[in-house]
Amino acid sequence: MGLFDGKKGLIFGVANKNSIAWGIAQALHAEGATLGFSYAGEILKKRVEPLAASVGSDFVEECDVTNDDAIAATFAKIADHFGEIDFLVHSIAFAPGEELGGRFHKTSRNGFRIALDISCYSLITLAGHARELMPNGGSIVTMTYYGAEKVTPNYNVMGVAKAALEASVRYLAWDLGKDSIRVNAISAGPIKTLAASGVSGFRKSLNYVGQVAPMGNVDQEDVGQAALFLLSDHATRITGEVLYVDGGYNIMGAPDPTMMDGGEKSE
Ligand code: NAD
Ligand code: 0WE
Repeated sequence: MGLFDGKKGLIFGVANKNSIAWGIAQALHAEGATLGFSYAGEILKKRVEPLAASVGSDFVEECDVTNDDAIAATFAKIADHFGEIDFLVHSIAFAPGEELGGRFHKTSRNGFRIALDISCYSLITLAGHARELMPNGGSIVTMTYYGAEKVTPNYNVMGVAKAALEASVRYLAWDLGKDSIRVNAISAGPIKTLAASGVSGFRKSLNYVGQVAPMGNVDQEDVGQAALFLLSDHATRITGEVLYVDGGYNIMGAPDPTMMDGGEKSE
């Protein structure tokens, strides 16, 4: 008996076995969910297909979320294959590499456009398509980061995109509430994934958070467990929220003095 027996849903954003989306997929599979996957770009096909097969999924479709026609075509296939769905996971973000560092005022118009398009607008349009396959309601979860709220040096335009994403979660929750569809975000602490590996200084900030957060660093499994809750009927009428899965990092106002150097000598 699983929490998701008889439930079907889509996962957007698996790139490889380290993806947060894959942590969520494994948690859902363990609870009996039927899953479909969508990935970006032909090069990821050989990574995602075997992963999907390992959780018994026979629906794996390429879909670049910057392309409206590709999204429409993917949802037509989803409708054919699944009929109705119960949930959707959006775990997609991108900004051009040169935007993730350096002076924020140098953010380019095109970098801003790309970051907001892929990391924020995609949720709005995927939610609209998912709605048509959720006549009896459903649940949508997206992934965000603390850099939406407080400055995280070098996160730069991605912080702006995540702020827009979190606002979009609230507007979608309002709009889709009429359709009994819940929309929430998980704000995860830093995790070593493909998207994190291209980031200079990531290892240092992962280390820092691991030291400061009351419960240290989080992993894909922690996020998977939180996603299970938000996607399940245990989260009835919870909508428009940002749920922190960050080891408690966001509650801290200052690091524990025992880990600080400089200043007075500690005895
Ligand atoms: P990841 O690289 O495994 O996942 C990012 C996904 O975005 C990839 O699957 C990639 O193919 C997809 N993507 C990028 N451009 C796309 C496009 N045009 N069309 C379709 N898909 C596209 O890395 P991840 O860390 O698992 O990231 C997943 C989500 O989690 C992102 O929203 C990220 O911002 C968020 N997040 C990550 C961390 C972290 O530290 N890793 C922390 C908090 C939130
Ligand atoms: O959301 C993210 C990363 C998203 C991301 C990563 C990349 C790297 C490769 C978006 N676009 C790109 N573009 C690329 O070319 N995180 C929460 C992880 C992350 O990224 C940071 C962080 C953390 C944490 C960037 C700077 C500082 C901290």
